[in-house]
Amino acid sequence: MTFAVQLLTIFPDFFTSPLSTSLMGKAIERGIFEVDAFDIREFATDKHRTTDDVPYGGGAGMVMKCEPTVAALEAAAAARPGLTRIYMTPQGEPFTQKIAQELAAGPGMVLLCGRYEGVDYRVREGWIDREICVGDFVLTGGEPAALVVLNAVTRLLPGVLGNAASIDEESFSSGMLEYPHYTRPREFRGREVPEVLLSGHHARIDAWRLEQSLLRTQAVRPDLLERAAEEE
Ligand code: JA8
Repeated sequence: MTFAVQLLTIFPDFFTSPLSTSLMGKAIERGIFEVDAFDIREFATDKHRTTDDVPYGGGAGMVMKCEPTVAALEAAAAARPGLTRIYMTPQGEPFTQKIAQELAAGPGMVLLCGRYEGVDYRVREGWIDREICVGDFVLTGGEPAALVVLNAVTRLLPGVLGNAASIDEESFSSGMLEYPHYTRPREFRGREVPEVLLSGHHARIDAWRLEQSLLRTQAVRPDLLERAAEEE
């Protein structure tokens, strides 16, 4: 079964180029997954096609209105029922490789992208299954966050990547950062490839790589090691 992705946005053009290039474009061409964009503005019924309004209670910014947003969600559900409905927001659960794996199990996902101060809270309560945050920073809208989720999930679908081995050896699947990688030449502008990698001694190479992973993880992401220890 084809994995289905529905994008709900007031800027559908945002996704055109990323979806047509490279691995994702090829996977769509080959029918591994399909992407449908729903322009939320087209579901606004007033003459100005209004999608946002001032917040009740006052304050800065605008809030995306219930009616067009829910109409777009309902049109998406009519076209493809049963998909996981996801709202991109800094208030969501942190996106991880584990969540990417859960979503890749199918059948697909609806990615709702907000702008301004986000969507009316009633949309989140009534029409959303999961709220996801791609990092502790603020974007101008949910679109770049949706691209991150789309990319991380679809690369896990069978047939998107060349070989399965390259999927689970990576950072976050092992719970540690990757060791350094090198290719030819042996020396570049005075910088040498570590001798052990030229030795052909596979046990020593594995031990070196494990040590490098540990050192880098300790230095940059000690939280990953603490999490691994807790899970033991
Ligand atoms: C934002 Br506006 C807006 C909407 C969604 C997201 S997800 C994130 N990190 N920032 C900003």
